[in-house]
Amino acid sequence: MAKTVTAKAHTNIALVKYWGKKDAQLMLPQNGSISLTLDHFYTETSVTFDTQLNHDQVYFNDQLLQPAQSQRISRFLDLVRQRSGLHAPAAVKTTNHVPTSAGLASSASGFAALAAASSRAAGMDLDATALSRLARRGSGSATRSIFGGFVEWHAGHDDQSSFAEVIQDPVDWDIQMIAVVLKATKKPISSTDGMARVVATSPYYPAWVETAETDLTRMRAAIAAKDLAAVGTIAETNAMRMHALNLSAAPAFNYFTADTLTAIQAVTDLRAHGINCYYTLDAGPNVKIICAGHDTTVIKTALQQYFAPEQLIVAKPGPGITMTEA
Ligand code: 2P0
Repeated sequence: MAKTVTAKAHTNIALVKYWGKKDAQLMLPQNGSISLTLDHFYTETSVTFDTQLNHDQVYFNDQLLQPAQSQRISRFLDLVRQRSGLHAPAAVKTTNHVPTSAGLASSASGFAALAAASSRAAGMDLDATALSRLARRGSGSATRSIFGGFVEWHAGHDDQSSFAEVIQDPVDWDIQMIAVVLKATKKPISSTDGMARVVATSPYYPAWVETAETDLTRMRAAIAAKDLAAVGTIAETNAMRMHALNLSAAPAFNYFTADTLTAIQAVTDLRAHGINCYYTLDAGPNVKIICAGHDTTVIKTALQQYFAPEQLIVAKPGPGITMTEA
């Protein structure tokens, strides 16, 4: 009987963002990125290669996906089959422990967990660096979700040189995030297509790549110094520049809703009142607030003027990937 491997990977939020590929096939990014892995949001995925199956069978939160819906997963499994020499279809069961449709980077934890579970189930014994490279082929942000704490993904120039590694784990100082989970509207454009449009059409793209280098250097120093204000300030500026790229694409797009702007303003106001808090935003409407644990209560109370308590989820730095075999 073929073995079943289950992997658990946590999501990560980029503080210096990945936004654009220089090689879409190898998934090589235009610039490096730095993230914080979170404890609260994770994906658990089990994989069994089974010769009895006719094709890959993928269950997502207990729902069997149609082949068209699981195409990206099957393409990723083809890569694992090709590298391991296996030919059998796979049974994949994946559960997302992320609030429903919160849009909190589920492809990051999803492809990290799939890379770990499928490669081990196929008999490959990859170290964390090799797993990071493999996860990258599924989704860029998954490269970083192999690791816990603060993580840097080195852009690299080929398959071998593009991988993530830990900058700091465990995180032994007080930094947390509050995810402001906003009502999801239909995503205007996927991350993959959005970043491709930006690279192709934004006249500001070269400036983004250039300033990303400076942001990476400054962010590494801020993390080493355990300096919340510096981490938050660099992250906030970097996030807004990423969203400015989207506004400068042709045709322009953005991921903001009216609630997004309300949350941004609330964070800015709290800061003006002396609370050390900052925001970052990804390819969706949600706002993530970067703050110290001892300020989460006051921030949540202030935000409850606009949002329900269940829309405000506090997360701490989280761990790297874990695997079990049965
Ligand atoms: C990041 N994001 O660094 C950036 C910031 C969203 C905004 O990586 O095409 O799902 O699969 O590599 O990783 C989201 O894009 O895109 C993302 P693909 P991915 O976290």
